[in-house]
Amino acid sequence: MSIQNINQLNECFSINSENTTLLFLDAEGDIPRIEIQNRSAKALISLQGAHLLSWVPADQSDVLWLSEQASYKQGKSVRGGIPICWPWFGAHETNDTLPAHGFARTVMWQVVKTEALSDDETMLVFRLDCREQDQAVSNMWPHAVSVEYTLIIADSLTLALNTYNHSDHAVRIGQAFHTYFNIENIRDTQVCGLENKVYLDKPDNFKQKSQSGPLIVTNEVDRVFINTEDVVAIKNKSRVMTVSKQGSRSTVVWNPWKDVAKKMGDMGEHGYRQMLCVESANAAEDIRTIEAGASHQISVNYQLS
Ligand code: TA6
Repeated sequence: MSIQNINQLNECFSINSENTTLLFLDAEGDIPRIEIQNRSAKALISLQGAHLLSWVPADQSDVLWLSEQASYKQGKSVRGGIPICWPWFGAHETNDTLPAHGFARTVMWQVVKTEALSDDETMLVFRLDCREQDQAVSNMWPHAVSVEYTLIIADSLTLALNTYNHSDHAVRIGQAFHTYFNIENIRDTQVCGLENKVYLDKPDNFKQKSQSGPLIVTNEVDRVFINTEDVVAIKNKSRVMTVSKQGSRSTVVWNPWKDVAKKMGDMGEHGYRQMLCVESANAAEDIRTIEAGASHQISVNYQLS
């Protein structure tokens, strides 16, 4: 049963203990939000897309960038935070009339569980079951598949997406944590850990190229790095954000830069200077086949230093 009413959600899932609060709130566009605060961090999640909008470890500024121009409408993805791209990443493999990055980011997810694991760690579990979606979604993707999203909000952030194939046939899954990092100033930022890795360069017709040295953004960057399982570090003047992942062999780095950002309409005038997407993915040749009855997990941990 899907509960989307604020009172019921609070009755079933809110937490109010000495060091943890977790509360469901009405928000813009009638899309409920969850506010979480524990001893080591606070966070904000929208039920549409199970979209993490903000994660602020104690004594830090937000690790996630959220556009001032973001719109909070039903069926539209929020620009910033962590959109979940699922069950495909970017354009659909065979049908380019389908929406980019799948539908998980624009539909409501169900809350399955909330728990204060300790005074410093709060867990939330969401589910999206394709068998319970409306006709529009079933027409796009008629597969008996569900996905469970677990978040652990702490001084580091741990995210895991588990896809279960309940059907009698194999399905192909592309996905990503499309994370918008708040990097303060793109000019002082570099991404380390992708040196010498091969990438597909989207603005140059997906030509295969090799990354030389740390990645420094000075114009539009939209790259799908392949064979990347190692830790990636996003460094700026004030901090280092470390990305560790499992179940993913592709990493996407994206910044639209000025001209593309202007055309997008929801990036804000200087947004491109303050954000950088570093996305742990199953994309390009890392799209996974999940056999009937099988499952696949992609997970990531973000740590500040
Ligand atoms: O992950 C990079 C990317 O696929 C880019 O090509 C860019 O278009 C971006 O995602 C944003 O996509 P969206 O559909 O959210 O506008």
